[in-house]
Amino acid sequence: MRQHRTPRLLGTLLLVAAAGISVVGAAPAAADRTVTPLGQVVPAPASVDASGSPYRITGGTRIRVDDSREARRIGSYLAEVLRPSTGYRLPVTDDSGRDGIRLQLTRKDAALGEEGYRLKSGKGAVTITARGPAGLFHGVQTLRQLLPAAVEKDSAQPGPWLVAGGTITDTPRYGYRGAMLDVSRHFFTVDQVKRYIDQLALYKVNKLHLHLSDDQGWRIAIDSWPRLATYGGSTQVGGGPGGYYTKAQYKDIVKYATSRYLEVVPEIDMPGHTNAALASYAELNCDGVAPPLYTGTEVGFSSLCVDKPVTYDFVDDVIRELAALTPGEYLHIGGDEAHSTSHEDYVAFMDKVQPIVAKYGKTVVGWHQLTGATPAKGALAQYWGLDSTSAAEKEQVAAAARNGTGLILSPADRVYLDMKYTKDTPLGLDWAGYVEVQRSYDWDPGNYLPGAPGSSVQGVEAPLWTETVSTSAHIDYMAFPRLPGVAELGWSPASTHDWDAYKVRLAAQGPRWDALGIGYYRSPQVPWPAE
Ligand code: NGO
Repeated sequence: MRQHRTPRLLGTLLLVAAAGISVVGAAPAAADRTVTPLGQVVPAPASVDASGSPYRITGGTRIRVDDSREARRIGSYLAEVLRPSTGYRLPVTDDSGRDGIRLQLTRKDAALGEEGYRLKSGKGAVTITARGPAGLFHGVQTLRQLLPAAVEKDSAQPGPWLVAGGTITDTPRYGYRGAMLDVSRHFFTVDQVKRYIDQLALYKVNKLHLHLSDDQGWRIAIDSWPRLATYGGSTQVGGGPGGYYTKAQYKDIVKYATSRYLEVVPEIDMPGHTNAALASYAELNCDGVAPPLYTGTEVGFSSLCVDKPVTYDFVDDVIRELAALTPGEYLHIGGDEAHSTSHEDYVAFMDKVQPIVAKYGKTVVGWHQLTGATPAKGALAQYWGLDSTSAAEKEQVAAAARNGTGLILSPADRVYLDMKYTKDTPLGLDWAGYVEVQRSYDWDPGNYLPGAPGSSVQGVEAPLWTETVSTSAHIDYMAFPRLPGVAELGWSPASTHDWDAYKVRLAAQGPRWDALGIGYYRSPQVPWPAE
Protein backbone atom coordinates (compact mmCIF):
# COMPACT_ATOMS: atom_id res chain seq x y z
CA MET A 1 0.00 0.00 0.00
CA ARG A 2 2.87 2.33 0.68
CA GLN A 3 4.41 1.47 -2.69
CA HIS A 4 2.90 4.44 -4.46
CA ARG A 5 5.16 6.74 -2.48
CA THR A 6 8.25 5.37 -4.16
CA PRO A 7 8.74 8.20 -6.67
CA ARG A 8 8.74 10.74 -3.86
CA LEU A 9 11.14 8.61 -1.89
CA LEU A 10 13.52 8.45 -4.79
CA GLY A 11 13.40 12.22 -4.98
CA THR A 12 14.36 12.41 -1.34
CA LEU A 13 17.19 9.96 -1.82
CA LEU A 14 18.56 11.90 -4.78
CA LEU A 15 18.50 15.07 -2.72
CA VAL A 16 20.40 13.26 0.02
CA ALA A 17 22.88 12.04 -2.57
CA ALA A 18 23.42 15.52 -3.94
CA ALA A 19 23.98 17.06 -0.53
CA GLY A 20 26.15 14.28 0.92
CA ILE A 21 26.25 13.02 4.45
CA SER A 22 25.53 16.30 6.19
CA VAL A 23 21.81 15.99 5.46
CA VAL A 24 21.59 12.29 6.08
CA GLY A 25 20.20 13.07 9.49
CA ALA A 26 17.21 15.00 8.14
CA ALA A 27 14.14 13.69 9.97
CA PRO A 28 12.16 11.36 7.75
CA ALA A 29 8.50 12.33 7.50
CA ALA A 30 6.34 9.60 8.97
CA ALA A 31 5.15 8.43 5.55
CA ASP A 32 8.72 8.04 4.25
CA ARG A 33 9.74 5.52 6.83
CA THR A 34 9.68 2.56 4.47
CA VAL A 35 13.14 3.45 3.17
CA THR A 36 15.77 4.50 5.66
CA PRO A 37 18.10 7.00 3.97
CA LEU A 38 21.45 5.39 3.30
CA GLY A 39 23.73 6.68 6.01
CA GLN A 40 21.03 7.06 8.67
CA VAL A 41 23.01 4.58 10.70
CA VAL A 42 24.75 4.63 14.08
CA PRO A 43 27.76 4.80 14.06
CA ALA A 44 27.80 7.19 11.08
CA PRO A 45 29.50 5.53 8.10
CA ALA A 46 32.75 7.00 6.85
CA SER A 47 31.41 7.57 3.36
CA VAL A 48 27.96 7.44 1.79
CA ASP A 49 26.99 7.71 -1.85
CA ALA A 50 23.22 7.46 -2.04
CA SER A 51 22.06 6.79 -5.59
CA GLY A 52 19.97 4.44 -7.66
CA SER A 53 17.01 2.25 -6.89
CA PRO A 54 16.41 0.52 -3.61
CA TYR A 55 16.87 -3.22 -3.12
CA ARG A 56 13.89 -5.21 -1.94
CA ILE A 57 14.03 -8.41 0.12
CA THR A 58 11.23 -10.77 -0.99
CA GLY A 59 10.08 -14.32 -0.39
CA GLY A 60 12.45 -15.43 -3.14
CA THR A 61 15.58 -13.75 -1.74
CA ARG A 62 18.63 -15.90 -1.09
CA ILE A 63 21.58 -15.06 1.11
CA ARG A 64 24.57 -15.85 -1.08
CA VAL A 65 27.81 -16.35 0.80
CA ASP A 66 31.36 -17.14 -0.19
CA ASP A 67 32.41 -20.70 0.27
CA SER A 68 34.10 -20.04 3.62
CA ARG A 69 33.16 -21.05 7.14
CA GLU A 70 33.11 -17.46 8.41
CA ALA A 71 30.97 -16.08 5.57
CA ARG A 72 28.55 -18.95 5.95
CA ARG A 73 28.32 -18.38 9.70
CA ILE A 74 27.68 -14.66 9.24
CA GLY A 75 25.11 -15.47 6.56
CA SER A 76 23.27 -17.76 8.99
CA TYR A 77 23.42 -15.09 11.67
CA LEU A 78 21.83 -12.59 9.28
CA ALA A 79 19.19 -15.13 8.26
CA GLU A 80 18.31 -15.66 11.93
CA VAL A 81 17.80 -11.92 12.35
CA LEU A 82 15.66 -11.57 9.21
CA ARG A 83 13.54 -14.75 9.12
CA PRO A 84 11.15 -14.21 12.06
CA SER A 85 10.08 -10.68 11.07
CA THR A 86 10.01 -11.08 7.28
CA GLY A 87 8.50 -14.55 7.45
CA TYR A 88 10.69 -15.50 4.45
CA ARG A 89 12.77 -18.64 4.10
CA LEU A 90 15.97 -16.80 3.12
CA PRO A 91 18.13 -19.84 2.37
CA VAL A 92 21.87 -19.38 2.87
CA THR A 93 23.72 -20.73 -0.14
CA ASP A 94 27.17 -20.66 -1.65
CA ASP A 95 25.74 -20.85 -5.18
CA SER A 96 27.14 -17.79 -6.87
CA GLY A 97 24.72 -15.39 -8.48
CA ARG A 98 24.31 -11.69 -8.99
CA ASP A 99 21.04 -11.33 -7.09
CA GLY A 100 19.99 -11.42 -3.47
CA ILE A 101 21.88 -10.53 -0.32
CA ARG A 102 25.53 -11.26 -1.08
CA LEU A 103 28.26 -11.56 1.56
CA GLN A 104 31.74 -11.64 0.08
CA LEU A 105 35.16 -11.94 1.65
CA THR A 106 37.93 -10.70 -0.60
CA ARG A 107 41.43 -9.52 0.20
CA LYS A 108 41.32 -7.10 -2.73
CA ASP A 109 40.56 -3.74 -1.17
CA ALA A 110 43.42 -3.04 1.27
CA ALA A 111 41.87 0.27 2.31
CA LEU A 112 39.04 -1.55 4.08
CA GLY A 113 41.40 -3.04 6.68
CA GLU A 114 40.27 -5.96 8.83
CA GLU A 115 37.11 -4.29 10.17
CA GLY A 116 35.91 -2.20 7.22
CA TYR A 117 33.30 -3.15 4.64
CA ARG A 118 31.56 -1.89 1.53
CA LEU A 119 27.79 -2.19 1.15
CA LYS A 120 26.34 -1.72 -2.34
CA SER A 121 22.63 -1.72 -2.82
CA GLY A 122 20.67 -1.57 -6.06
CA LYS A 123 17.71 -3.06 -7.85
CA GLY A 124 18.79 -6.70 -7.93
CA ALA A 125 21.10 -7.14 -4.96
CA VAL A 126 22.66 -5.79 -1.83
CA THR A 127 26.30 -6.83 -1.65
CA ILE A 128 28.54 -6.55 1.40
CA THR A 129 32.24 -6.97 0.72
CA ALA A 130 34.99 -7.08 3.31
CA ARG A 131 38.57 -8.25 3.71
CA GLY A 132 37.99 -9.89 7.07
CA PRO A 133 35.00 -11.56 8.72
CA ALA A 134 34.77 -8.76 11.32
CA GLY A 135 34.19 -6.30 8.46
CA LEU A 136 31.51 -8.51 6.98
CA PHE A 137 29.81 -8.73 10.37
CA HIS A 138 29.91 -4.95 10.83
CA GLY A 139 28.43 -4.56 7.34
CA VAL A 140 25.58 -6.87 8.35
CA GLN A 141 24.87 -4.59 11.34
CA THR A 142 24.62 -1.66 8.93
CA LEU A 143 22.23 -3.63 6.72
CA ARG A 144 19.99 -4.32 9.73
CA GLN A 145 19.75 -0.60 10.45
CA LEU A 146 18.90 0.19 6.82
CA LEU A 147 15.82 -2.03 7.04
CA PRO A 148 12.67 -0.89 8.86
CA ALA A 149 12.81 -1.14 12.67
CA ALA A 150 10.15 -3.88 12.56
CA VAL A 151 12.80 -6.20 11.11
CA GLU A 152 14.02 -6.64 14.70
CA LYS A 153 10.71 -8.08 15.90
CA ASP A 154 10.37 -11.79 16.54
CA SER A 155 7.06 -12.29 14.74
CA ALA A 156 6.03 -11.80 11.09
CA GLN A 157 5.60 -8.16 10.07
CA PRO A 158 4.13 -6.64 6.89
CA GLY A 159 7.23 -5.05 5.26
CA PRO A 160 8.05 -4.00 2.53
CA TRP A 161 11.74 -4.68 3.20
CA LEU A 162 13.58 -2.04 1.20
CA VAL A 163 17.23 -0.99 1.39
CA ALA A 164 18.01 2.42 -0.12
CA GLY A 165 20.18 2.32 -3.23
CA GLY A 166 23.83 3.39 -3.25
CA THR A 167 27.16 2.57 -1.67
CA ILE A 168 28.51 2.82 1.87
CA THR A 169 32.25 2.47 2.33
CA ASP A 170 33.10 2.27 5.98
CA THR A 171 36.14 1.78 8.21
CA PRO A 172 36.64 2.50 11.92
CA ARG A 173 38.49 5.50 13.33
CA TYR A 174 39.89 3.49 16.27
CA GLY A 175 40.82 -0.15 16.77
CA TYR A 176 39.75 -0.17 20.44
CA ARG A 177 36.00 0.40 20.84
CA GLY A 178 35.06 -0.97 24.20
CA ALA A 179 32.38 -1.39 26.79
CA MET A 180 33.02 -2.54 30.35
CA LEU A 181 30.63 -4.46 32.55
CA ASP A 182 31.30 -4.61 36.29
CA VAL A 183 30.17 -8.13 37.23
CA SER A 184 31.68 -7.78 40.71
CA ARG A 185 29.48 -5.21 42.45
CA HIS A 186 26.50 -7.18 41.17
CA PHE A 187 26.91 -10.54 39.51
CA PHE A 188 25.42 -11.05 36.05
CA THR A 189 24.71 -14.49 34.59
CA VAL A 190 26.22 -15.79 31.35
CA ASP A 191 22.90 -15.13 29.59
CA GLN A 192 22.78 -11.56 30.87
CA VAL A 193 26.31 -10.98 29.58
CA LYS A 194 25.38 -12.50 26.21
CA ARG A 195 22.41 -10.19 25.94
CA TYR A 196 24.74 -7.21 26.47
CA ILE A 197 27.19 -8.61 23.91
CA ASP A 198 24.40 -8.70 21.32
CA GLN A 199 23.55 -5.08 22.09
CA LEU A 200 27.20 -4.02 21.77
CA ALA A 201 27.54 -5.84 18.45
CA LEU A 202 24.71 -3.74 16.99
CA TYR A 203 26.97 -0.69 17.29
CA LYS A 204 30.24 -2.27 16.13
CA VAL A 205 31.80 -2.30 19.63
CA ASN A 206 34.73 -4.74 19.50
CA LYS A 207 36.00 -5.07 23.10
CA LEU A 208 34.14 -6.39 26.12
CA HIS A 209 36.05 -5.50 29.28
CA LEU A 210 34.84 -7.62 32.22
CA HIS A 211 35.61 -6.24 35.67
CA LEU A 212 35.92 -9.67 37.31
CA SER A 213 37.05 -8.81 40.82
CA ASP A 214 36.55 -6.10 43.39
CA ASP A 215 36.01 -5.67 47.11
CA GLN A 216 32.47 -7.07 46.87
CA GLY A 217 33.07 -10.20 44.83
CA TRP A 218 35.50 -12.45 42.96
CA ARG A 219 33.78 -13.76 39.84
CA ILE A 220 36.09 -16.20 38.08
CA ALA A 221 37.08 -19.72 39.17
CA ILE A 222 40.84 -20.06 39.76
CA ASP A 223 41.81 -23.70 40.36
CA SER A 224 44.94 -22.97 42.39
CA TRP A 225 43.06 -20.61 44.75
CA PRO A 226 39.52 -22.09 44.81
CA ARG A 227 38.15 -20.05 47.72
CA LEU A 228 38.44 -16.86 45.64
CA ALA A 229 35.31 -17.87 43.75
CA THR A 230 33.52 -20.14 46.21
CA TYR A 231 33.88 -17.80 49.19
CA GLY A 232 35.05 -14.48 47.68
CA GLY A 233 32.28 -14.72 45.07
CA SER A 234 29.52 -15.55 47.54
CA THR A 235 28.03 -12.09 47.94
CA GLN A 236 27.62 -8.70 46.25
CA VAL A 237 26.58 -5.10 46.97
CA GLY A 238 23.61 -5.15 49.29
CA GLY A 239 24.39 -8.70 50.46
CA GLY A 240 22.78 -10.81 47.73
CA PRO A 241 24.10 -14.25 46.79
CA GLY A 242 26.67 -13.06 44.24
CA GLY A 243 28.06 -15.79 42.01
CA TYR A 244 31.02 -16.59 39.80
CA TYR A 245 31.81 -18.02 36.38
CA THR A 246 33.23 -21.51 36.16
CA LYS A 247 36.01 -21.80 33.63
CA ALA A 248 33.58 -23.42 31.20
CA GLN A 249 31.15 -20.53 31.62
CA TYR A 250 33.86 -17.93 31.10
CA LYS A 251 34.95 -19.77 27.95
CA ASP A 252 31.35 -19.77 26.80
CA ILE A 253 31.23 -15.97 27.20
CA VAL A 254 34.51 -15.63 25.30
CA LYS A 255 33.19 -17.86 22.52
CA TYR A 256 29.94 -15.94 22.22
CA ALA A 257 31.80 -12.62 22.20
CA THR A 258 34.14 -13.97 19.51
CA SER A 259 31.16 -14.96 17.39
CA ARG A 260 30.11 -11.29 17.51
CA TYR A 261 33.68 -10.12 16.83
CA LEU A 262 34.26 -8.80 20.33
CA GLU A 263 37.47 -9.52 22.20
CA VAL A 264 37.11 -10.11 25.94
CA VAL A 265 39.46 -8.02 28.10
CA PRO A 266 39.40 -9.55 31.60
CA GLU A 267 40.28 -7.38 34.59
CA ILE A 268 41.59 -8.45 37.97
CA ASP A 269 41.81 -5.22 39.94
CA MET A 270 44.92 -4.84 42.14
CA PRO A 271 46.55 -3.96 44.51
CA GLY A 272 43.41 -2.15 45.80
CA HIS A 273 39.81 -3.27 45.31
CA THR A 274 40.86 -6.67 46.63
CA ASN A 275 38.76 -7.28 49.74
CA ALA A 276 37.09 -10.37 48.25
CA ALA A 277 40.52 -12.01 47.76
CA LEU A 278 41.80 -10.84 51.15
CA ALA A 279 38.69 -12.27 52.81
CA SER A 280 39.19 -15.62 51.06
CA TYR A 281 42.85 -16.17 52.05
CA ALA A 282 44.23 -14.88 55.35
CA GLU A 283 47.83 -15.25 54.16
CA LEU A 284 47.35 -12.50 51.57
CA ASN A 285 46.95 -9.96 54.39
CA CYS A 286 50.00 -8.26 55.91
CA ASP A 287 48.70 -9.11 59.40
CA GLY A 288 47.64 -12.62 58.42
CA VAL A 289 44.02 -11.94 59.38
CA ALA A 290 41.24 -12.27 56.80
CA PRO A 291 38.74 -9.38 56.85
CA PRO A 292 35.02 -10.12 56.53
CA LEU A 293 33.30 -10.14 53.14
CA TYR A 294 32.15 -6.66 52.10
CA THR A 295 28.78 -5.63 50.66
CA GLY A 296 28.94 -1.82 50.85
CA THR A 297 30.04 0.66 48.18
CA GLU A 298 33.06 2.43 49.66
CA VAL A 299 36.30 2.32 47.68
CA GLY A 300 39.99 2.54 48.53
CA PHE A 301 40.16 0.56 51.80
CA SER A 302 41.79 -2.71 50.70
CA SER A 303 45.29 -3.60 49.51
CA LEU A 304 47.25 -6.74 48.71
CA CYS A 305 50.35 -7.05 50.90
CA VAL A 306 53.11 -5.68 48.68
CA ASP A 307 55.99 -7.00 50.83
CA LYS A 308 54.92 -10.63 51.07
CA PRO A 309 56.29 -13.09 48.50
CA VAL A 310 53.01 -15.06 48.59
CA THR A 311 51.31 -12.05 46.99
CA TYR A 312 53.27 -12.63 43.79
CA ASP A 313 52.63 -16.38 43.85
CA PHE A 314 48.96 -15.49 44.02
CA VAL A 315 49.18 -12.92 41.22
CA ASP A 316 51.21 -15.29 39.05
CA ASP A 317 48.69 -18.13 39.48
CA VAL A 318 45.69 -15.91 38.81
CA ILE A 319 47.20 -14.28 35.72
CA ARG A 320 48.47 -17.61 34.39
CA GLU A 321 45.06 -19.27 34.69
CA LEU A 322 43.16 -16.26 33.36
CA ALA A 323 45.56 -15.74 30.44
CA ALA A 324 45.14 -19.39 29.49
CA LEU A 325 41.36 -18.91 29.28
CA THR A 326 41.58 -15.70 27.27
CA PRO A 327 42.46 -15.68 23.58
CA GLY A 328 42.58 -11.86 23.36
CA GLU A 329 45.64 -9.66 23.52
CA TYR A 330 44.93 -7.77 26.73
CA LEU A 331 44.83 -8.39 30.46
CA HIS A 332 43.65 -5.52 32.67
CA ILE A 333 45.26 -5.25 36.10
CA GLY A 334 43.19 -2.38 37.48
CA GLY A 335 45.48 -0.22 39.59
CA ASP A 336 42.85 2.44 40.43
CA GLU A 337 42.19 3.96 43.84
CA ALA A 338 44.98 2.15 45.67
CA HIS A 339 44.47 4.56 48.57
CA SER A 340 45.59 1.99 51.13
CA THR A 341 48.87 1.30 49.34
CA SER A 342 51.76 3.78 49.72
CA HIS A 343 53.06 5.35 46.50
CA GLU A 344 56.36 3.54 46.94
CA ASP A 345 54.60 0.19 47.39
CA TYR A 346 52.33 0.87 44.41
CA VAL A 347 55.30 1.48 42.12
CA ALA A 348 57.10 -1.62 43.43
CA PHE A 349 53.96 -3.73 43.01
CA MET A 350 53.43 -2.62 39.40
CA ASP A 351 57.11 -3.23 38.62
CA LYS A 352 56.65 -6.84 39.71
CA VAL A 353 53.21 -7.54 38.29
CA GLN A 354 53.49 -6.13 34.76
CA PRO A 355 56.25 -8.60 33.78
CA ILE A 356 53.98 -11.44 34.94
CA VAL A 357 51.35 -10.30 32.45
CA ALA A 358 54.02 -10.26 29.71
CA LYS A 359 55.30 -13.68 30.79
CA TYR A 360 51.87 -15.13 30.01
CA GLY A 361 51.76 -13.46 26.63
CA LYS A 362 49.38 -10.60 27.33
CA THR A 363 49.53 -6.82 27.02
CA VAL A 364 48.94 -4.82 30.21
CA VAL A 365 45.97 -2.49 30.52
CA GLY A 366 45.57 -0.45 33.71
CA TRP A 367 43.45 2.44 34.91
CA HIS A 368 45.38 5.66 34.36
CA GLN A 369 46.88 5.67 37.86
CA LEU A 370 49.30 3.16 36.35
CA THR A 371 51.05 6.18 34.80
CA GLY A 372 52.09 7.11 38.36
CA ALA A 373 54.24 3.96 38.32
CA THR A 374 56.28 2.87 35.29
CA PRO A 375 53.96 1.50 32.60
CA ALA A 376 55.48 -1.50 30.80
CA LYS A 377 56.40 -1.14 27.16
CA GLY A 378 53.25 -1.47 25.07
CA ALA A 379 50.90 -1.01 28.06
CA LEU A 380 47.63 0.88 27.68
CA ALA A 381 46.37 3.32 30.30
CA GLN A 382 42.63 3.80 30.64
CA TYR A 383 41.89 7.42 31.47
CA TRP A 384 38.83 7.89 33.69
CA GLY A 385 39.29 11.50 34.86
CA LEU A 386 36.91 14.42 34.50
CA ASP A 387 37.02 17.95 33.13
CA SER A 388 37.82 18.94 36.72
CA THR A 389 40.72 16.50 37.16
CA SER A 390 43.81 18.48 38.11
CA ALA A 391 46.14 19.68 35.36
CA ALA A 392 48.96 17.81 37.10
CA GLU A 393 47.16 14.47 36.94
CA LYS A 394 46.20 15.01 33.30
CA GLU A 395 49.82 15.92 32.53
CA GLN A 396 51.06 12.73 34.19
CA VAL A 397 48.91 10.74 31.79
CA ALA A 398 49.80 12.93 28.80
CA ALA A 399 53.53 12.57 29.58
CA ALA A 400 53.18 8.79 29.63
CA ALA A 401 51.33 9.01 26.31
CA ARG A 402 54.17 11.07 24.81
CA ASN A 403 56.47 8.36 26.08
CA GLY A 404 54.67 5.60 24.20
CA THR A 405 51.86 4.48 26.54
CA GLY A 406 48.67 4.06 24.55
CA LEU A 407 45.43 5.56 25.87
CA ILE A 408 41.90 4.29 26.14
CA LEU A 409 39.60 7.19 26.93
CA SER A 410 36.79 6.69 29.43
CA PRO A 411 36.26 10.17 30.90
CA ALA A 412 33.86 9.58 33.79
CA ASP A 413 31.85 12.77 33.23
CA ARG A 414 31.28 11.76 29.59
CA VAL A 415 31.12 8.01 29.14
CA TYR A 416 30.58 6.39 32.54
CA LEU A 417 27.27 4.65 31.88
CA ASP A 418 26.62 4.39 35.62
CA MET A 419 26.29 8.16 36.03
CA LYS A 420 22.73 9.43 36.42
CA TYR A 421 21.37 11.25 33.35
CA THR A 422 19.74 13.91 35.55
CA LYS A 423 19.02 14.35 39.23
CA ASP A 424 15.79 12.41 38.73
CA THR A 425 17.31 9.27 37.20
CA PRO A 426 16.23 6.38 39.45
CA LEU A 427 19.52 4.43 39.07
CA GLY A 428 23.14 5.44 39.01
CA LEU A 429 25.76 7.44 40.85
CA ASP A 430 26.51 11.15 40.52
CA TRP A 431 30.06 11.62 41.80
CA ALA A 432 31.18 12.64 38.28
CA GLY A 433 28.04 14.73 37.72
CA TYR A 434 24.96 14.11 35.62
CA VAL A 435 25.65 12.85 32.12
CA GLU A 436 22.86 13.53 29.62
CA VAL A 437 23.04 12.14 26.09
CA GLN A 438 24.53 15.20 24.42
CA ARG A 439 27.28 15.51 27.02
CA SER A 440 28.15 11.86 26.52
CA TYR A 441 28.48 12.24 22.73
CA ASP A 442 29.76 15.77 22.28
CA TRP A 443 33.54 15.55 22.69
CA ASP A 444 36.44 14.49 20.50
CA PRO A 445 38.70 11.65 21.63
CA GLY A 446 41.35 12.89 19.18
CA ASN A 447 42.14 16.07 21.09
CA TYR A 448 40.61 15.39 24.47
CA LEU A 449 43.57 15.13 26.81
CA PRO A 450 45.83 18.22 26.66
CA GLY A 451 49.38 17.32 25.66
CA ALA A 452 48.61 13.72 24.66
CA PRO A 453 49.44 13.05 21.01
CA GLY A 454 46.39 12.06 18.92
CA SER A 455 48.30 8.98 17.82
CA SER A 456 48.49 7.71 21.42
CA VAL A 457 44.71 7.33 21.53
CA GLN A 458 43.81 3.72 20.81
CA GLY A 459 40.12 4.28 21.31
CA VAL A 460 37.28 4.78 23.76
CA GLU A 461 35.46 2.64 26.27
CA ALA A 462 32.15 3.05 28.09
CA PRO A 463 32.35 1.50 31.58
CA LEU A 464 29.19 0.37 33.35
CA TRP A 465 29.84 0.07 37.07
CA THR A 466 27.11 -1.74 38.89
CA GLU A 467 26.82 -0.49 42.45
CA THR A 468 23.18 0.43 41.64
CA VAL A 469 22.65 -1.83 38.63
CA SER A 470 21.51 -5.42 39.18
CA THR A 471 19.26 -6.54 36.28
CA SER A 472 19.32 -6.57 32.48
CA ALA A 473 16.58 -3.93 32.52
CA HIS A 474 18.91 -1.72 34.55
CA ILE A 475 21.74 -2.31 32.08
CA ASP A 476 19.44 -1.39 29.18
CA TYR A 477 18.32 1.80 30.84
CA MET A 478 21.81 3.06 31.70
CA ALA A 479 23.44 2.02 28.40
CA PHE A 480 20.70 3.26 26.08
CA PRO A 481 20.85 5.79 24.59
CA ARG A 482 24.40 6.70 25.70
CA LEU A 483 26.29 3.60 24.59
CA PRO A 484 25.66 4.10 20.82
CA GLY A 485 27.16 7.60 21.09
CA VAL A 486 30.37 6.26 22.60
CA ALA A 487 30.43 3.54 19.93
CA GLU A 488 30.12 6.27 17.29
CA LEU A 489 33.01 8.24 18.83
CA GLY A 490 35.09 5.09 18.45
CA TRP A 491 34.01 4.23 14.92
CA SER A 492 33.08 7.32 12.90
CA PRO A 493 35.48 9.85 11.39
CA ALA A 494 35.67 13.13 13.30
CA SER A 495 34.31 14.88 10.18
CA THR A 496 30.88 13.28 10.74
CA HIS A 497 30.67 14.57 14.32
CA ASP A 498 27.62 16.79 14.63
CA TRP A 499 25.17 16.60 17.54
CA ASP A 500 22.22 17.95 15.53
CA ALA A 501 22.61 15.29 12.86
CA TYR A 502 23.51 12.60 15.39
CA LYS A 503 20.45 13.14 17.56
CA VAL A 504 18.19 12.45 14.54
CA ARG A 505 20.06 9.25 13.66
CA LEU A 506 19.91 8.26 17.32
CA ALA A 507 16.17 8.97 17.48
CA ALA A 508 15.64 6.49 14.64
CA GLN A 509 17.17 3.79 16.86
CA GLY A 510 14.36 4.14 19.43
CA PRO A 511 11.85 1.99 17.51
CA ARG A 512 14.59 -0.64 16.99
CA TRP A 513 15.15 -0.84 20.76
CA ASP A 514 11.39 -1.12 21.23
CA ALA A 515 11.35 -3.99 18.74
CA LEU A 516 14.27 -5.67 20.50
CA GLY A 517 12.76 -5.22 23.95
CA ILE A 518 15.47 -2.83 25.12
CA GLY A 519 14.02 -0.37 27.64
CA TYR A 520 15.81 2.97 27.30
CA TYR A 521 15.87 6.42 28.83
CA ARG A 522 13.73 8.69 26.65
CA SER A 523 16.01 11.67 26.89
CA PRO A 524 14.25 14.94 26.10
CA GLN A 525 17.37 15.95 24.14
CA VAL A 526 16.54 13.40 21.42
CA PRO A 527 13.64 13.86 18.91
CA TRP A 528 12.18 10.35 19.28
CA PRO A 529 9.58 9.55 16.66
CA ALA A 530 6.00 9.65 17.94
CA GLU A 531 4.82 6.18 18.90
C1 NGO B 1 35.53 4.62 39.84
C2 NGO B 1 36.05 3.50 40.69
C3 NGO B 1 35.10 2.30 40.71
C4 NGO B 1 33.66 2.74 40.91
C5 NGO B 1 33.29 3.75 39.85
C6 NGO B 1 31.87 4.23 40.01
C7 NGO B 1 37.19 3.58 38.75
C8 NGO B 1 38.16 3.32 37.69
N1 NGO B 1 37.28 3.16 39.99
O1 NGO B 1 36.07 4.28 38.54
O2 NGO B 1 35.49 1.42 41.72
O3 NGO B 1 32.81 1.63 40.82
O4 NGO B 1 34.15 4.84 39.87
O5 NGO B 1 31.50 5.18 39.07
